[in-house]
Amino acid sequence: MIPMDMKRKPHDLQPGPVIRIYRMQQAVKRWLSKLWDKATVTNELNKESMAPTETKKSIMQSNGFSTADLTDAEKQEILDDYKLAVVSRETSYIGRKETLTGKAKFGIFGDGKELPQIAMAKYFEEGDFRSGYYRDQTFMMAIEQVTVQQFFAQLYAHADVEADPHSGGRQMNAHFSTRSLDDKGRWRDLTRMKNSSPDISPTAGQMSRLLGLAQASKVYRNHDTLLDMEKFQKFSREGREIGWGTIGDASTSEGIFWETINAAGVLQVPMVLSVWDDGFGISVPREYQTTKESISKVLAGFQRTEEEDGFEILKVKAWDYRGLLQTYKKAARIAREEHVPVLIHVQEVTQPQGHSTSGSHERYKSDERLQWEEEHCCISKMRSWLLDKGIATPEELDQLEADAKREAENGKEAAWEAYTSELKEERDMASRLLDDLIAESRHKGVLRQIQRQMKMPRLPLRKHIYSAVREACRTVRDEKLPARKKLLDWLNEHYRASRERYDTHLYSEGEQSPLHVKEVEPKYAATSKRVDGRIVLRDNFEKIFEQYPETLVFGEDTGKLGDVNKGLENMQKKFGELRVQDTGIREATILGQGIGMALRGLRPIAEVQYLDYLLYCLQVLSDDLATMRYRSAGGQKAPVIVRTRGHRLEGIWHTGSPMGLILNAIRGMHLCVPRNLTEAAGMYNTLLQGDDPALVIEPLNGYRLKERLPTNLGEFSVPLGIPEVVVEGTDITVVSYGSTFNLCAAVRPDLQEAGISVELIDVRTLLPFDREHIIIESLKKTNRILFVDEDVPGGGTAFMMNKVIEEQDGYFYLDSEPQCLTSKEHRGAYGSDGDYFSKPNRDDIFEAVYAIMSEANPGKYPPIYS
Ligand SMILES: Cc1ncc(C[n+]2csc(CCOP(=O)(O)OP(=O)(O)O)c2C)c(N)n1
Ligand SMILES: [Mg+2]
Repeated sequence: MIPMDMKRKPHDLQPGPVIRIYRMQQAVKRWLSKLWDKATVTNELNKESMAPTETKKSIMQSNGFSTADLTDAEKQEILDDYKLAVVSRETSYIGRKETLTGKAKFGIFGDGKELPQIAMAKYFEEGDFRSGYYRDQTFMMAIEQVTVQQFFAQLYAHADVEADPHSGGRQMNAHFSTRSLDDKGRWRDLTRMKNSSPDISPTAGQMSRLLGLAQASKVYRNHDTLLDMEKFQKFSREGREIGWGTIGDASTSEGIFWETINAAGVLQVPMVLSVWDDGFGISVPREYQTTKESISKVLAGFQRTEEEDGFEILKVKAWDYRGLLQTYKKAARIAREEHVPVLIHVQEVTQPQGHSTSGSHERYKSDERLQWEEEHCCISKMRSWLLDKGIATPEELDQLEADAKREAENGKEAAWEAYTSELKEERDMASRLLDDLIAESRHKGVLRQIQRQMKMPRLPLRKHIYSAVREACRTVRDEKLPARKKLLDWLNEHYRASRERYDTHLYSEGEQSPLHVKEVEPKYAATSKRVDGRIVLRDNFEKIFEQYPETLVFGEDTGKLGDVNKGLENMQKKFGELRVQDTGIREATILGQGIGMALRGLRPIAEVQYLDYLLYCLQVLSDDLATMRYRSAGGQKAPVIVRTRGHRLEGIWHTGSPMGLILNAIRGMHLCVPRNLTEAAGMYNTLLQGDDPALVIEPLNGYRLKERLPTNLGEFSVPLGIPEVVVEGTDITVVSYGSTFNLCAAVRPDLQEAGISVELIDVRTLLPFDREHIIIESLKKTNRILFVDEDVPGGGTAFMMNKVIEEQDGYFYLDSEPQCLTSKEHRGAYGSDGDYFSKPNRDDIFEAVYAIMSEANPGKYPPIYS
């Protein structure tokens, strides 16, 4: 390994002796003033001239951009921009101090990125959506979606959506989100808001959702039915909205970045993606991140030409106020009007305070780089420029900076006051209750000590308050005192309030929750035909698509072929390519398309061809989709339906049934595991009536099995979290789902013949699981239970066992040890024999049930193998 300092190459401008830097500065200055008179965008890849764009802001209307042409209002706007940059910078400085002095746990800031974000904000219109990352505070301030006070409220983790509307104190600072939903979980008019989807911390995690946010505009522009429907006017104005992305230079190394870029180029969606290139990903410089050390260079092949679609790729320097405005103006026009994706490589970005409060950048940046950063600070460059051009005097700028500092300081003070006063009040209440308790209790010494400790921290946290109160309760547990009762009541009430702060909005809580959808059974006529299961599904999808014009389905082989199992056969012919679409092989962005479009009022069904490939989008499912509602504290929802098929096919990568993995990764989504395609269809019908995201795993071996075709297609529904007792029995309860349920059902007659009456339960959905505790009622009757699936040992069956035995108190009703029957630990081997020896088969199921009965009554059920 080459020592980093030895290998490190010069960054944007050659670091070197002071004199060279000075000369360069002079050159830059000369270049800047040249630019003042002759507008050029630093787009070396495309020399297209700037086309005029209608904008609301006065400054963009100044054609020549010469100081002589500037009106007073335009000058004022420039000065306002400068002031906002300084407010934001001060916020960063103060934020770091607040964190390092212990008032916040962690801080990450947008210093160095102020000017590009101000430029981006100018062209960001109502209805547009941002999908960005933690550096975007200036942008959020510029679109007036975060105030300094709110920024600090999030830094302090103020758990209140009034104080921190972005996450209600649930997310680290600088994780932004606007609130698309009202307090009942219903959509607001997003075309009258400047929108941001909720940020996540994994680098590049914002990318796949960005694709869908942009694609939604394309759908709205081209979907005649939606264009005319009142209900959809709140999501789009004829598809004019842009999906604006931001990403750090180092994060472009992530696979999902490349997948998104390629997909956006293919789909030609209105996306403007800015790369803030500050040369580092924490301590790792660009040379370790990007081929040729330039993202725009390596992406050059994506540049559109006269003949071929692609991206528009622009480059601009982060300190070039004027160049930035022109670049963003151009980008917005191209994306908004032409629906062409644009990538803006924002170069020469600095990071004055280093990556975050976790460390200092002096540890990894050379002196030359640090000096270069100082000289290229976008704010000081803008200051020089303002002076050079005579837009303001030094005194005016001093005054403006002083005002900006005060503004930032005041915002911080107000946030701290609001945050701490609430806590102090709560601590004072607890303390008074402890006073009363001390007066009555014989454990005065201990209680006084508890009270003293509670009051000790300068910053009262709820954990100190509740920990003290709970310790006091433990201390006086043997005393029957009025003050103890008062304390317990207070604890109950206030602890509940804190649960509401942290434990809400994992799923939809409003009237639109799919949990309110009641069961509607499929109806059959005497003439109802028995058809392949896939026909039930297909005909039901047709009904869905007729009923809900906002539904779309897309994935690999989804369009022309109608999915690999023909569950969507001819749907593309009937509903068009816009709604039934083939995609590239790119599961993570297929899901991202779904998330982004669902955030904008559409109802996407994202297809993952086989369950085994869900892992390619598991990060997006888990980090983004499943946490969407929770992390925005009920501010946003993305009711995507992810459709896949799994279990029981042969071979290591087609037998998959990794339920344990999925269950643990996607809390916040519903997990439907139908045993046949009629059930699956009913689940889709249910989910479309609700507003939660869900994963539906269709049983792969069911498409060609015969099922009766219901007459009420599109109407029947399967309730979520309500198992079905498919066959009643008295000796033992067998709980399963999906394909193994069908195996259990097939074995049941043999068991009956052996004198064992099995009660057979299909759980239907693993999330939610048996909301009405139907399984425990069965266990009360049979007192014996076997859980069967084809996940690994300790996976889905362990989950079900935990639910029934622990949560439903099944322990009290057992006469035999509860058991699980699963696949082997390895994945399913290929071929029928591989399957037989890898997964539970009919013999295994028979013998597992029989063994439980035999152990209980060997006389009646003599052991088979001894
Ligand atoms: C998937 C993932 N890997 C690693 C990290 C830790 N991490 C947080 S920020 C960061 C550097 C990102 O650098 P860059 O994209 O250039 O953005 P910058 O912070 O420089 O603006 C890393 C490695 C993470 N958050 N997510
Ligand atoms: Mg970086």
